[in-house]
Amino acid sequence: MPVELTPLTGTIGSAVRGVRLADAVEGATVAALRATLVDRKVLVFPGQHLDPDELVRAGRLFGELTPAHPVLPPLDGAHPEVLEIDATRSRTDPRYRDEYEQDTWHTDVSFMADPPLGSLLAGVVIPPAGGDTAFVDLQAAYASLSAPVQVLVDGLRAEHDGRKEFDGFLRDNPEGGVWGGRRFTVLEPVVHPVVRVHPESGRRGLFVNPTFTTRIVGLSRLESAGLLDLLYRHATAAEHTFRHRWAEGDVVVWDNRSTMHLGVRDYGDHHRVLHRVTVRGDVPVGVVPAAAVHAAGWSPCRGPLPPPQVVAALAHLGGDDAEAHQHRERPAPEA
Ligand SMILES: O=C(O)CCC(=O)C(=O)O
Repeated sequence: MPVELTPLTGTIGSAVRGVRLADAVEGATVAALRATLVDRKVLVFPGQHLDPDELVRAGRLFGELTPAHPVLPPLDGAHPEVLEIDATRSRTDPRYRDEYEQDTWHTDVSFMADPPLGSLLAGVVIPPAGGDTAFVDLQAAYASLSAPVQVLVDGLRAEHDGRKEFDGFLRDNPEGGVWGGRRFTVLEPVVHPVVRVHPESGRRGLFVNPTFTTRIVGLSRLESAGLLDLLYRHATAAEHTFRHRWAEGDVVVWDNRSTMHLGVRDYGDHHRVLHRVTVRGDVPVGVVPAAAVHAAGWSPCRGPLPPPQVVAALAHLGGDDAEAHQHRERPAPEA
């Protein structure tokens, strides 16, 4: 049966039919799925019904898997890569509400230096109504910012900090968890570019999220909070979003480098369980290399235009991006 792709919105989300992930093997179809993931950012595979072993196999089609989470425990000892998401657990164990509920906008594990490339989520117990997963297309959100705001955010970096979500859990579970071969018993903030250049497509996207991003580096607290609020309000506008209504057995895969998401907590007392695996990712790269910003001593809040050293660094990046950037930086003609 040929693979059938159906777009679910203009820029984000495609349904994929005609492939059973548990049986797929490396080859042209899988390569095409990976390329489609970069382009469409979210792939929905209805009716897969994957058990945890099959989910792990399916995840490996997209790359090497990470442990389930840097801090939270896996489903069980036989499946160290699988995270069980069961928000209803917080009813019996309210200590860990933030850890169990994934109901605020986030990009998975952005509080680590190398956040996952993507995640696969399998619907195991689905409530009769509600409990959608909602996604934001962070590339579309960047593209629809006005040019002066794009110039501003292109050179900025932001801190991401897992402590506000996971400190309570780590206090009670001091053995911590393993990520990238290292044991983490405490989490330290990391710094990522505010605008991420996608390592495969070269497209730019916002890379901040309200769950883990704590501040924009180099800005006052007021400036940072105000700018992040503007970016979140802009990014979560309906035209940048896609919502998946679950049926049991669905698998949803997302590109974590160009999206953020949440589980909509609107299913009352019903039970809802999902299983997730995450694919190892790389260190996010920005538009202006961090070293160039640092060396030039440039801060966008000191002036509207970056100095020649930064423009030169952008030109080194080559391609349409650098040209587009330089074009935007040309002062408007006098009226
Ligand atoms: O519960 C959901 O729908 C989303 C799960 C989630 O946020 C995650 O896996 O990171």
